[in-house]
Amino acid sequence: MGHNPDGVCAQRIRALLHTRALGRVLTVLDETASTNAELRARECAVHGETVIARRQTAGRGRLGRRFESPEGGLYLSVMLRGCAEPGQVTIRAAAAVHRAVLSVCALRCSIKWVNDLLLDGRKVCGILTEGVCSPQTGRLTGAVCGIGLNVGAVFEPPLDKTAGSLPAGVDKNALAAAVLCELERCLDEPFDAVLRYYRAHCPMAGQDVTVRPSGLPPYEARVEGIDDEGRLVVVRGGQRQALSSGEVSLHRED
Ligand code: BT5
Repeated sequence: MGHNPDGVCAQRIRALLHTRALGRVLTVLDETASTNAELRARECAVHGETVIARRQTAGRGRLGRRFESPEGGLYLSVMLRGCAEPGQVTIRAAAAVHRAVLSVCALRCSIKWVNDLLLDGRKVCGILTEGVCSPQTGRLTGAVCGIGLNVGAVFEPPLDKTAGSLPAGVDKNALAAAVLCELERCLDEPFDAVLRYYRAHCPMAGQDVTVRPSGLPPYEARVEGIDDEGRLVVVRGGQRQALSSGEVSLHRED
């Protein structure tokens, strides 16, 4: 977008990129339905191939939910082939985006297990990792990690109560390059080192939460912490459970 100095630009990102693989093949689109869908449709996409869109018309969240993706935000998906366990990718990506936002914007988010970054208690980033299977063999051949960051966004009710945004002036090209660099680093690091960082920025231990397991009734529990596999350990009526997926909402004072 040559006419918009604040816009996402492939050339500027490339100039800032210090990765081996991530973002080395990079496409920037004005608009697409979903960068995850776009990348999953590229059967021959190589490890690290990245698609960024300036807006998405059908941005995806987990469980078929929608991720609002207005112009101004950063919507990025990376193809990961044969690297970390797919189940660990979201944790590694959350740590990576946390580091990137801290280094580029000097803003310290908190991580909400498992895939959200919050700023002042509001969600500014969501992450969706989807497995990719070979259409011929049905075997898992990789994972697409999609990261949506709100920048200068104003949301309509009811989303305005929970969604937040990084400030409008953020350098999205520097942010995209930093996300890719940090993601590469977090994929290389031993999982326990990533978890140490993740736990340090995920202040959920001791908090009361509502757990909404898919297809089952919600229940109240207290968070004990995050175990060595990245699962959220909650205690309910004296019983300990490790959650590997599912929705958890924090009980907030407001
Ligand atoms: C997520 O799902 O948060 C994962 C979002 C991943 C988006 C990226 S953008 C690039 C790539 N391409 C895609 O199509 N997706 C990925 P989940 O935890 O299920 O949260 C979805 C919920 O967050 C919604 O039901 C809303 O309540 C809320 N939400 C929707 N849009 C939001 C936004 N822009 N900011 C904050 N919260 C939002």
